[in-house]
Amino acid sequence: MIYQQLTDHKRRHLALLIDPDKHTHESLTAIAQRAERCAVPFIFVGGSLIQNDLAQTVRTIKKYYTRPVILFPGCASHVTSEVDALLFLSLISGRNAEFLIGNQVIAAPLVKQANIEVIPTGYMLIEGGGTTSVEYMSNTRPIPAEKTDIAVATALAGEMLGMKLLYLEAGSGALHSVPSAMIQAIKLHCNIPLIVGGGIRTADDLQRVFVAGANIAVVGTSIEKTPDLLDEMMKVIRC
Ligand code: 1GP
Repeated sequence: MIYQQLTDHKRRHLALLIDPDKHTHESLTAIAQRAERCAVPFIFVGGSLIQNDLAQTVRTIKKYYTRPVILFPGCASHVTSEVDALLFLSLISGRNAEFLIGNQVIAAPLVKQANIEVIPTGYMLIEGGGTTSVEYMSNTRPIPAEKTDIAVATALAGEMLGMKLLYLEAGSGALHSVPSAMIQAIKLHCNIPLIVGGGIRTADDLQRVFVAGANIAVVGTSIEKTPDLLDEMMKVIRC
């Protein structure tokens, strides 16, 4: 099961986020080959808005990359049976019913039909400086970066509702990644594994989120801009 691999506590995990709309066939091939060469443990595929062919993107990745490819959907139409598993997200930091349950109701029969592993995930948007795509597209407000108490209460509610993972999201391209104090506090109060992403730009940033308590860190923008950084980041997860 992919969930067991993602949450293996003895390891730090890195997930490379690939947004189908940010790649040509050539750049997608190159990044998938690089991920395979660097032994990146997981690829997440997703974005707030996907206009390219999602299934074709996954097929191309899988031609060159042999580890799990996990869907990180922006809405109900982003479902494909080509992936190995799906983060079934509920945007629990928000108060927009469409992203708490509406999209999930529309997607559920399609997911069932696709016969892929479903991982219930409490998705929490954290203020990362500036307006991110996920904030705009979901029409929700992020939890303020210094409101650790609200983040902990939200995470606890997610855990009590039966979520199997929590995803702390500063938003793709965020100016600031999720604060260490917030990651630490959630780690202290919740028992389910933590994914942290958004605005992780350097190996030092990555190290910081792991030291704070992340089980899985997600990087996208920084690798799109500087693919060589992937080798450096993989050294951090091997420590
Ligand atoms: C988005 O957390 C991811 O969900 C990745 O963010 O593109 O800023 O690395 P970046």
